[in-house]
Amino acid sequence: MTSFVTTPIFYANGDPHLGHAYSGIIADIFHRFRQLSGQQNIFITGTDEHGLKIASTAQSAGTDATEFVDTKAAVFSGLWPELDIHPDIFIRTTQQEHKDHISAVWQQLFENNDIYLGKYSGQYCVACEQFYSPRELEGNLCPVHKREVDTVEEETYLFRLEKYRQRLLEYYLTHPNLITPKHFQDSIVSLLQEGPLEDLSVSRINNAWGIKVPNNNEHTVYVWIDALFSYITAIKQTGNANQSISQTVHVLGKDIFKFHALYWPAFLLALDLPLPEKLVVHGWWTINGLKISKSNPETTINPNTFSHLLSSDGLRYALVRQKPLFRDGNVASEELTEVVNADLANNLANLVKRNNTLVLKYFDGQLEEAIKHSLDDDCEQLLASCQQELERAIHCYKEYDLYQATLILKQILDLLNTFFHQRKPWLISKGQDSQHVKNTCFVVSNILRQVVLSYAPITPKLSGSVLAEFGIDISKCLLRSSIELSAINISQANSHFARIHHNK
Ligand code: ME8
Repeated sequence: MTSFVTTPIFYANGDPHLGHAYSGIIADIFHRFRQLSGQQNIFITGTDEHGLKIASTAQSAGTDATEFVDTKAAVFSGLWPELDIHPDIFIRTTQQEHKDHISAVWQQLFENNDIYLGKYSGQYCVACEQFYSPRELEGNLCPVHKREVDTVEEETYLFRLEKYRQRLLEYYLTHPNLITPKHFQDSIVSLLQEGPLEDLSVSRINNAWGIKVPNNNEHTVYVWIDALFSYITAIKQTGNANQSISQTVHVLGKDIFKFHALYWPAFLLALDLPLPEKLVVHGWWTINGLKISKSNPETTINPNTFSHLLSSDGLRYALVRQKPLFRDGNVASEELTEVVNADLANNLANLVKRNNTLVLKYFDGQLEEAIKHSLDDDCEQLLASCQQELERAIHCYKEYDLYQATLILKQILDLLNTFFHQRKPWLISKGQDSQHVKNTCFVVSNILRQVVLSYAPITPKLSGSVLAEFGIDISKCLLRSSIELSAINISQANSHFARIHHNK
């Protein structure tokens, strides 16, 4: 069965920054992990191109909105390959088939009497494209952008959110692991238990840049209905049915949690569609404590600046290794460099090089499978410990805990490095017993192959090149948690990951 991993579709009102790159990288890692585990998975990303915010940004840039979003969508789609991210589908909300899809969704909700024409007054943040209740505001400021909200009173279509509260609550209670990390699920359950939900305003009047409400041209469909249903437009583009949303993992930042955990499932229930498999919610990257955001120019560093400094593998690794997904973290390029040097250059690549150089020099690159029958106790012990750790690392991947997975993989590398240093195989030149050296390199090579493959969702290039040196084509590999001992056949000993010199 095909599964899907999505990123949020990003607003096409500015250029991508490191926060967007982070969502893309995490989603790509989940996608690659599923593929490497033998699952058929489709990776979806795209751009959110309607709404007041985009219309006004285009206007201030003196550009026609269509031209403006075309340019921004191209910048986003051009970013992904730089980070070694290769989406299967790049959805844009200005595509005709998406607009047709939204009209059909609207029509169905309207015919079901889930949407009605009414009036709404409240405080609206254009940057978030959402209304806030007085208790959510900080004074008169939006809690995310810390900017003044607008008082809006207008005719609007409203969605009967309360009608779905009980069903949604029951769903969450019977699917306690739908949202990760768990405290986000707990918070939505409390909200649903608290009591009646206000109807949700789902159209805007006087906004020319959006999808028109069917049969009422004065209104445009609320950008969040437009945006959320892009997930299904994209799934349909792959030839799969709307129901496939139930095999979908959505990656999202905590800023858009409510849209995905409350409104999105309510819309799906109203349409008799299944709910997603998983929501993975992540925290924010900050610079000097400030959330990286388009509306805060001091914080918007182009992700390519980092990928050029650290390489795409290095950036991908550093971002997931630096903090648990759900936490906020401050970007400090010295720290990112340090972790990449310590873990990838020293702990991993340097060990590969030393081990492979020895095997090439003294054994012609070949260690036969039969060595597995003559291993000493220390080798067996190392194998048993690494085996156990590897199972834990794969389990963490399955639980979307990438941070923990990197810690465990690093632990395996620490065990390997300690073993290598204690066994001193390089002393073969000074008369060290050749069987001892063979055993050491045989065990280290076999474990390394497996560890490097386990790193592949995070560091695809590095893993691919190390495995190629072991004569293995990564595209033909399946990731398993067991270390199976087999013959070693090394063709080269390259330096796969050079230390990065950080210029302050
Ligand atoms: O919200 N740290 O788009 P958007 C980590 N179009 N992640 C960050 C971040 C940061 N500082 N800043 C942004 C939208 N992100 C809507 C989504 S989905 C149907 C519609 C990431 O361009 C994070 O995933 O404002 C956040 O949710 C997303 O970018 C918001 O991007």
